[in-house]
Amino acid sequence: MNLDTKTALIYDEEMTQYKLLWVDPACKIEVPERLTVSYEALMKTGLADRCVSVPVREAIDEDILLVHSEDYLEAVKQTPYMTLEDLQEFTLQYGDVYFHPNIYHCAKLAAGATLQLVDSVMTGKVRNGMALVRPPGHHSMCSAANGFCVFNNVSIAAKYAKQKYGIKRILIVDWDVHHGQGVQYCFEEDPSVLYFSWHRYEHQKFWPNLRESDYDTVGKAMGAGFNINVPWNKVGLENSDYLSVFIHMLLPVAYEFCPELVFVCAGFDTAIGDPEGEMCATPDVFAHLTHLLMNLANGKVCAVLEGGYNLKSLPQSVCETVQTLLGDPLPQPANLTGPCKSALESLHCVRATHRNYWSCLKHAADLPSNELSTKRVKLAEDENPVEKNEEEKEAKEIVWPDPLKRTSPSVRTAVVVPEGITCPEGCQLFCPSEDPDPNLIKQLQESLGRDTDDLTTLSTLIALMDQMEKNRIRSGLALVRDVSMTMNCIVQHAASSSCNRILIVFLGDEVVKNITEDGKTMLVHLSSNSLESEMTKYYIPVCLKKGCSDVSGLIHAVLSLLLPLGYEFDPGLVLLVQTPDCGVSENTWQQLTGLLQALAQGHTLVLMKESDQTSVAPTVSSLLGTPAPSLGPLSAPGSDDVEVLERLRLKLQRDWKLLQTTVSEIKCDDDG
Ligand code: X5A
Ligand code: ZN
Repeated sequence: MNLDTKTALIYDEEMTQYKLLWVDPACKIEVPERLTVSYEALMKTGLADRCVSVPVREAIDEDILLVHSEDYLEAVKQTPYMTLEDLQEFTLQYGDVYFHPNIYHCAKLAAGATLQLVDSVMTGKVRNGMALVRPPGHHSMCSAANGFCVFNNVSIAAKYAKQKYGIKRILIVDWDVHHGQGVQYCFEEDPSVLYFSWHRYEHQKFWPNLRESDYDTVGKAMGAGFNINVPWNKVGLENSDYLSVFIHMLLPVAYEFCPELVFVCAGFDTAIGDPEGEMCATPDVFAHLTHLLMNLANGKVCAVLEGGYNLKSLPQSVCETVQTLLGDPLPQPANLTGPCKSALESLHCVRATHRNYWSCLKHAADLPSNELSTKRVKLAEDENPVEKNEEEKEAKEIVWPDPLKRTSPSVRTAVVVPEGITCPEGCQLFCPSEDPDPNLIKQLQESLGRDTDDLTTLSTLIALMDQMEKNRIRSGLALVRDVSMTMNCIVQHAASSSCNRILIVFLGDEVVKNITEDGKTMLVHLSSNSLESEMTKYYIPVCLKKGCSDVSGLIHAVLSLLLPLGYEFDPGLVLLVQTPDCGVSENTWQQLTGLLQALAQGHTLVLMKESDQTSVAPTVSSLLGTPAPSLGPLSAPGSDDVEVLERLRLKLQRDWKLLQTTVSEIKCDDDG
C-alpha cells in the first residue's frame, strides 16, 4: 500500500515513567496506566501493526518557546533536580497538576511526538495519525502548568506547522471534556487558527471555572470568530448531543473556514464511565467524530491524546479513533434520538453568537430570551457547592456493552458496468454467485417490460445489494442506462422484500416517483426543480436555486439536512444517485460521497448513467477511501436557498429530532 494512505502511530513507553508521588485527590486519576492500557489495546486488536510506527523525539527549546515563556521553560528545567519537597512546593503555584523528576523529559517527548506527527503528515509520509502522549497539553499556558499539562503539545505543533510549512489555516478540534483554555489563550487573536472546544461547564461550576469558557468568548481583535466554545451545562450527555453539535456547528464553520491541517485535542474523558466528564457517550461516537473530520484538509488529521481517565472506555475510544483513521468501516450509530434540551440550548447559544462571524450561520436564530449569562450569575449567587463524596462516586459502577467489531468486507468496492466498459482500477467486477431468483425476475419483468439488458443489470444490482447487506462487500458503483428507472425499481424491490432500510440521495432534476411511507426507504432529492413536490416524512425534495451546481448551497443542504436525517434514519444501505445533468462539481460530489460513508457501515451504492464516464474515477476514489479534495473557503449560500432549507428543517424537525438547532421554536413537550 502507498505510504500516503497510511496512519502514523506515535508512542514511547518512556512517557509512562512518571507518576504522582504524594496524596492529591485532584490528580490521582492521571496515572501511567492510561497510556499502557491504550497502547496494549491497539496491539491486541492488531491496529498498532497496521499503523506506521513513528519514533518520538524530544522537543527542543526553540519548539517549546513557540508557546511558552523563557522563564517558565527555565523553571521546568530545574524540576529533574528537585527534592520531593521542592517538587511539591513548585507544584503549588499551579492548578491541578503535579511534577516528578522525570516529567520534564516526558513533557519534551509529548511535545516532540506531536511535532513528529506533524512532520509525518506534512511530508506525505502518512495521511493522518495519532500520538499517544503523557503529559497532556491543552491546559498549559505560556507561563504555567495546569490540569496535568506541562507543555501545550497541540499549540506548539500548530505554531510549528505554520512556521515550518507555511500553513495558512489550522483547525483545532478539542473534544476533551475540559476546556483547553491554554489553546484558547494561545490563539485568541490569531485568525489563522480556528479553535473549537466543547466542555463540561455547568454554568461555571465545573473546573477550570472560567468566565471565558462560555459561548460568548469568541476571540479578540483579528481573531474574533475563530474561537468557538460550546459549554455543556449538564452531565450525562449522549452520542446525539455530540453529533448534533458537530453537524450543526463545527462542520459548517469548518467547511467555510477550509483548514489545511486539522488537529484533534483527543481527550476521551468525554466518554462514558469517565470520572471527570460523567458523560454517557459511547466509545463508537469517536469513530464518527473522527470520520466527519477526515474529508477536511485533504485528510490531514493529527489526533493527540489529552485526557481520558476511565481505564476501560479510554482504550476502547482510542481504538475507535485509530481504526477510523485507518479507514475501516464505521460502526452503525445506535439510537440517535436527538439532543437533550440542555445540549440544544448550548448549540442554540453558540450558533446565535457566531452568526456574526460565519456566513453559514447567518440565518441562525436569536439568543434564547432567558439568556444564560443571567442564569449563570444567579447560579453563582445561591451557589452552595456540594462536593461529591469520592467513594460515592466510585461506588456506582457504570456499565456499557463492548463496542462491536468493525470488520472490513473482503471486497472494498464492487462495480456493475455494461459490457465493453472496463472495470475501474482498485475495484472488483461484480458477478452474482447465484442465478437470480425466478420470482425476482418475474417481478422485475412486470415493472420493466422485456428489456433483457435492463433485466440483467437490475437482478445483478439486487444481488450486489444483498452481498452488501451480508457485509461481504463494502461499497458499489453501478453504471446503468436509466438511473431514475433503476432507482424506482430498487425502491419497489425494497418495499416487497425483507431488506434493510435504504437512504436514497438523488441529485438531479428528473422527477422521481413518490416512495412508500413504510419507513423502509427515505429519499432526499436534491434538485433545481421549481415545482416543489409534496414533502412527507420519508420523501424530502430539496430545491436549490442553482440545483447541485452551487457548492455552498449544496454543502449547506448536506450538513443541515441530509446528514442529520441520515444519522437518525440509520439506514443499512445508502443509494447515492446522480444524473449526468445535475451539475454537481467533482469535488463536492466527492465530499458528499465521503461524508455519507459514515452511515450504513460504509455500504454506499452509487448509481450513475453509463455514458457519464468522467464521474467514474472521482467516485471510485471516494469509495476507496481517498479524502475528498478541499472545496476552498466557502462563500455564503444564497439567501433563497437558505430560506428553503430552513423551511424544510423547521417542518421536518417534528419527526426528526437531530434536525433541531434551537430550544424555543419547538415545544418539546407537546408532541409526546
Ligand atoms: C487533560 C485533562 C484535566 C484536569 C482536571 C483537573 N486535564 N481537575 O483532562
Ligand atoms: Zn480533560
